[in-house]
Amino acid sequence: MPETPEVDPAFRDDVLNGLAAPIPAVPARWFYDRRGSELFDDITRLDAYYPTETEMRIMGENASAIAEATGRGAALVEFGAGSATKTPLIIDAIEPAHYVPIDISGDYLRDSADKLKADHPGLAVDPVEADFTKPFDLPSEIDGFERIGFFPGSTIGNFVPRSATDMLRHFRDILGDGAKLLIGMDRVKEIDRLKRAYDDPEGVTAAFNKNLLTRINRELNGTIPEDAFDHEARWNEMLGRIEMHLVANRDVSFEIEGQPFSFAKGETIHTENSHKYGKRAARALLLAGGWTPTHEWTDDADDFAVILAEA
Ligand code: AVI
Repeated sequence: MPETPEVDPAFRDDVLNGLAAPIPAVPARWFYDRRGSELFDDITRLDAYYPTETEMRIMGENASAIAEATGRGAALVEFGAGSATKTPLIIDAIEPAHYVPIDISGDYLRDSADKLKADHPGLAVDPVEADFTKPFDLPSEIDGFERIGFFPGSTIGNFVPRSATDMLRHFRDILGDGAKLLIGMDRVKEIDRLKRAYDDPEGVTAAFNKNLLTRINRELNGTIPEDAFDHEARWNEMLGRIEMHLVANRDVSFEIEGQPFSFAKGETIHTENSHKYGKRAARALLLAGGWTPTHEWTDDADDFAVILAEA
């Protein structure tokens, strides 16, 4: 008998409830199965997807100013285990005594922790396997050390402002009074550039978006004809965000876990929001989340900002 993959009940609920909602939507966190994570890595290397390269350039060019502002020898707490490229860059710059990566995936966490330890022999690495959006305890090893939260990549943009504010407050609660937060935020810019970053000519972002359908079919016994949906990136001017959708290119019916669904041609599944923040809006968001911005570094074109804030 073929093995049936284990169903994640949270995935099942989010998909069944999300697709039955008046505006069908599935939370973006479900993009990241193994294939989705590989495709996201590919996205970060695309010419059209400027945020990763720009953020790294900002951090590289301003390494000593950042270290001066954060101080050295602190405990660096990264929300979401770091990418192979960004974390060493910031560790080399601010020379923390401890690095605390927090991630829901224990395997990923252990791999990246081992690699970092090998490359930085003097650094204490204390990984925490947890969902960083929920309450968790920091390791006692960092008691007495200054704390610097690190939340790069403009991941804050994937949360609607109300949730983003709640999350910033949660970071503040976890890190405590006197902590600092170094955060990457993508700026509002020309719509054509934004749309190209989320609908690249190579079709990698389209594959990333459509992989969600593959995952639903595989893990939730879905019968979605994947060719019935097209990737679309839209700019929502009122809400200041890029939205990713899967648009039905014909009338289509299918089942998921035995539950029937129908989409008329043109109807969409909303799969992601990526909010962009102007200078003032970025600072206002931080303030609403309980953080006072103290320093800001950007690139010449002001495409992206790395902001330091204090609790
Ligand atoms: C992870 N996050 C910050 C990315 C973004 O830009 O919103 C996810 C992404 N979606 C499509 N391309 C990249």
